[in-house]
Amino acid sequence: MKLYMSPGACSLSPHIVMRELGLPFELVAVNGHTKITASGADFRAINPKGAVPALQLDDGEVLTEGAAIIQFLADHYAPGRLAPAAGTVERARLNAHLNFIASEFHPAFGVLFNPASLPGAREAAIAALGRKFMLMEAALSDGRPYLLGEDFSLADAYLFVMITWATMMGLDPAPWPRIQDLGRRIGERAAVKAALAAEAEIKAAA
Ligand SMILES: N[C@@H](CCC(=O)N[C@@H](CS)C(=O)NCC(=O)O)C(=O)O
Repeated sequence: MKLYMSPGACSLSPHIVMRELGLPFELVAVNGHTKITASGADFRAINPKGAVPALQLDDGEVLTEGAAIIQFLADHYAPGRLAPAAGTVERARLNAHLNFIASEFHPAFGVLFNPASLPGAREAAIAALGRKFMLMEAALSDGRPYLLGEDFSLADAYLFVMITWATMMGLDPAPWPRIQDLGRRIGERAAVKAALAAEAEIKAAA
């Protein structure tokens, strides 16, 4: 299968998940501005929304939306490994984290990524992001190593992207020590190191 991605973008989350699960895959880099892939193809013909990630299965089927893609990967290829079983309270907790990140956390970074954003809007976005990180900090307040408890899950893979963006944007992480620890813990995983190295290589070659 092929993962359409851009280095450092939210497509890092399915990239990490595929490596965590040891799945065979090909990375296809997409230029976020031109929507042209590394091989010169029009990415919009693959995903009309023009956004990474998109996952193309070996039969040609294309899946979009990061949270949906990572749930498919876990449920289809390794049931019970990175996502609790459907219909359980634990799965509802995972879904709550994924939905929160996708619908509230992830879009809140948009203002910071937009060079045209005015200083006031940037300040408001930084404050809003701080509140979201504090909510995640609270979710770790019982000392659990990962968002769902003892084990790394899809929620951690997606939150890790938010943590890397916070670092990239120079947000002050001091109020979120547990999130900082979580970021370090996730960053030490072999699959995550490999994903970051592969994305750095693609970025350097672009
Ligand atoms: N709703 C989508 C949003 C994906 C998204 O925002 N992707 C960004 C990169 S992190 C992107 O490709 N933006 C370019 C665009 O939307 O034109 C998802 O959750 O997968």
